[in-house]
Amino acid sequence: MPHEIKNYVAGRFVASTSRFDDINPVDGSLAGIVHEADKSTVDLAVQAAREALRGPWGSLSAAERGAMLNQIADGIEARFDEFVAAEIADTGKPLAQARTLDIPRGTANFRFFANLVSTSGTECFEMGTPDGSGALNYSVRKPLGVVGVISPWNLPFLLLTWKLAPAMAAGNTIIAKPSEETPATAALLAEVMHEVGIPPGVFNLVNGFGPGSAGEFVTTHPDVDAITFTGESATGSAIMRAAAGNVKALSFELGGKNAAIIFEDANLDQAVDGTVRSVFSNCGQVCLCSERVYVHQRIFDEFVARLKDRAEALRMGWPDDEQTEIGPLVSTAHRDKVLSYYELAREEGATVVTGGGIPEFGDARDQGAWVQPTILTGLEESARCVREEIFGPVCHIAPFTTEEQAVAMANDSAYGLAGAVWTTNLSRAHRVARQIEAGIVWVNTWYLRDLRTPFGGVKLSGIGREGGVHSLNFYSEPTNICIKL
Ligand code: NAD
Ligand code: 6OD
Repeated sequence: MPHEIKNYVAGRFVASTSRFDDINPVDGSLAGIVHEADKSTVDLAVQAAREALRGPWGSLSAAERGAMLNQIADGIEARFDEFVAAEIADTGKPLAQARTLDIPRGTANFRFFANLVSTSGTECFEMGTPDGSGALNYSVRKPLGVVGVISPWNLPFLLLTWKLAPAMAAGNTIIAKPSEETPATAALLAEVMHEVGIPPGVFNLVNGFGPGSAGEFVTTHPDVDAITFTGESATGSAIMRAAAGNVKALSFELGGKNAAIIFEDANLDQAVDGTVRSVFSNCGQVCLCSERVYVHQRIFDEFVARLKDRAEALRMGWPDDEQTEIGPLVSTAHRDKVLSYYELAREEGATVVTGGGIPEFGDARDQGAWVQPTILTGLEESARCVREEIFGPVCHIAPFTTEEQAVAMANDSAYGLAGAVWTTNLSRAHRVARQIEAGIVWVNTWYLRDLRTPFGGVKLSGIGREGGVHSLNFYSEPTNICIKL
């Protein structure tokens, strides 16, 4: 019997008549059966979340909520191997990644925000008054209310908890809608919430799709006060329209078409290592991945040759093989999208330096969602493959001659999420980094995360910042209290 994934509403696991398959992209096998939440299930979840705001959750202090978040982290760690296995079954990602990044970082999100909310203060300003007695202003943080958390499939647990943990820490109650492709770790998390005694209604989980399904029911619900969303820019814009009716607060982490710039003075070993990571990690399915690589003309040929060798050496394999470095894409639908870009690149005149197709295994993996790591060169900057987000293990490499040209090429994009700059010239590092039109710029590294820092994008890549106090600021609202002394 396949594993059944139910909704979690008002502290109970709820079945439904409409169900859909959860497919393992490694070999197309059935990973689970998911119960799709209908409109009335979402209504019940919102009602429960609203009641929980007025109930015990609303009366806990920040430190008490923080303590509960730490208990959730303990509960995840106690079932660590189950979370790792569930994430792998949904995504096909390598064991080595799931147990060092996805699940530990997802757990760390709870601990980090537990600590932050227990230790952070609010503003206080003393002011003079004409009568000389003065006044004192101080602010108190209040939760936004019921928060809808809509999350994607690429780092399912990490990205769900990245929003959930600060939202709960700030005292909100939650309706979470994970991606239909990757519902398993969210369902395990509901079990942990239940086991550690999170009050009913504080965390509700509804499964389903976007339009005409749970995603739409949550984002259009008049009693949901805020939506925090990670996913495609086009979905963000649909959600924005849906949420406009009752002016919900919005936090959006959206797509990217990120640039990496490799200057002629870069440490080439480090730049190649870093670019292998920034292009191919998670099979290119990280919003921060570099899909556009700009390399100084003097080192262009050497860089392309070295990246090609490294791409061809990446070990594609079964997720539980410790040697595996790269898994499949999340689904055959997504594989078809990525393959259509490989085809488009040829039509647009690209040189396919390596890859460009589907690997053959001669076993069950041939029914999976695999594509080859791919490097392209020779495209115009106006080519669709250089402008549109592909979200696969692929980059286009183009040469530049001057620093100004490199910055202009990097910034010539509708997106602005992340950039990577590789140089040993300290002045250039500072000068270039601040000119990149993106929310996050890494110099001589990639995806090095300090959870206190602002995270988010400009242009089509998002609205607002999360991370550290930026998250608390989004998930709460200050009321200023002015006391005349
Ligand atoms: P997606 O936009 O297709 O789906 C994300 C979530 O939105 C899913 O849960 C989906 O069911 C839901 N959804 C879809 N349509 C909806 C609608 N009309 N109303 C309400 N909900 C709806 O994104 P995806 O394919 O799951 O994820 C990949 C995308 O996410 C890429 O574009 C990637 O760059 C982006 N992403 C961005 C970040 C970031 O931090 N900026 C992080 C991860 C992924
Ligand atoms: O590391 C994080 O906190 C984060 N939000 C990563 C986003 C990755 C996008 O795919």
